[in-house]
Amino acid sequence: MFRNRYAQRRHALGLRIGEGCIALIPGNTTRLRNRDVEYPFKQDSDFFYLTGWQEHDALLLIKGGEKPCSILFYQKNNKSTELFAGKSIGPKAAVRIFGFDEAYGLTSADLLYKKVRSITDHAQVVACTSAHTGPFASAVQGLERNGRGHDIKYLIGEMRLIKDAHEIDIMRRACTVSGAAHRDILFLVKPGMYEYEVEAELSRAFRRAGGDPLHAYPSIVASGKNACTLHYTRNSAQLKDGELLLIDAGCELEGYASDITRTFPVSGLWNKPQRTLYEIVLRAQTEAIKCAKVGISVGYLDEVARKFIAEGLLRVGLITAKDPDDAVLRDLDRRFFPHGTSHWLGLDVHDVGDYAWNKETARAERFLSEGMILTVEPGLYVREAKGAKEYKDIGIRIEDDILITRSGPVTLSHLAPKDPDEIESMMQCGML
Ligand SMILES: [Mn+2]
Repeated sequence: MFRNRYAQRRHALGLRIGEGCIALIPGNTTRLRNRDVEYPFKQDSDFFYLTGWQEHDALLLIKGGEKPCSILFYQKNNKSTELFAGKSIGPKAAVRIFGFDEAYGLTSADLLYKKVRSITDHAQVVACTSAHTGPFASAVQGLERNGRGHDIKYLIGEMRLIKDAHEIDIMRRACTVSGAAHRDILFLVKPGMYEYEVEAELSRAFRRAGGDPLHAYPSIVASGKNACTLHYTRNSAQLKDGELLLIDAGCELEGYASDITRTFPVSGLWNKPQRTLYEIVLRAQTEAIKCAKVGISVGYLDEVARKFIAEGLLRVGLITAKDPDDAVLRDLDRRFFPHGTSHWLGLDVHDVGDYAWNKETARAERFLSEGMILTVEPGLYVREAKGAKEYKDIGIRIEDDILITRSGPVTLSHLAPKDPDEIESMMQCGML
């Protein structure tokens, strides 16, 4: 019935927004880096999800109702821009390949405004999803009526939260590429290398496997106490014997993100305090993953991880409390584990979709269901260690990407080793 998955998604959204409503979903525009050099172009995720269209400055219009209708407007190259950017796809091909009901290649924002205006004039509600600033997006901002943009954004977020078989297949492959890259790094890391050399190896692995030019996010390659800076991306330090190396990196494949973190010793051998803290984080992570089942709330995974982290912190003397529950209640673990345990993963690395955040209980109450993909990533970052100095400056995070299925959690990123003994033996092979 549908020409492709994008047409099917547009149809579903059109049914949801209903008769009398028109949704305007602009794609992304380009941005100058300097003079005539542009930043790498990245399509808007909502727009891409509904169109598959990869060119800049386009607009999707969906007329809601029993028989939804979708129209694409895009910027057509003229003779002089063609020389640099190549020929634009024709409207007939856009309809045939992408399954739009109509498509118009336009050369100016004025023409677009007139055309869209003639369609939206009789609609009760006109909703626009985002505030991109390209000429096409700006032309339609003023056409919004009844302020339903937020609803449309929410609806698309809910659709994107549940991945279909095609998306799961891509994300499984993205995690395979990233997981293998993390694994292969273990064979080549040695004291004396620089963080950026490790970053280069990851980029090479991602691109060689067909990953998108921009990775899912800037790679974090943080040795020693750099790991205690959560978003350290300078990646300029030299790896020293006796330190840990934290790598948080994931490729983007066909538009979809992977997000994996591993931590291991630069020398290939754990010292005692490193191993002790690592095992605390690993236990917290594996216990939280075990709970990632249909019907469990996403906030519960965080509770489980925090409890095991708190239990470990108490045991090694980094905090003092009656018991782990008491420590969590008083947020004592937060000093060492200051971020959430999970986020949705999809086209965006921190993907859209409602967490059902409850302000009163300070808990994400969204129940997990089949087809959701989320990360589980507890960590420990010891910036100060009063009374337990041997742990100072250690930063550890372990992060996997988990698919929720009816038969339980599936770790898509399983190729990246995380067992401390396995890491040691693999690294010893690399050092030979
Ligand atoms: Mn993450």
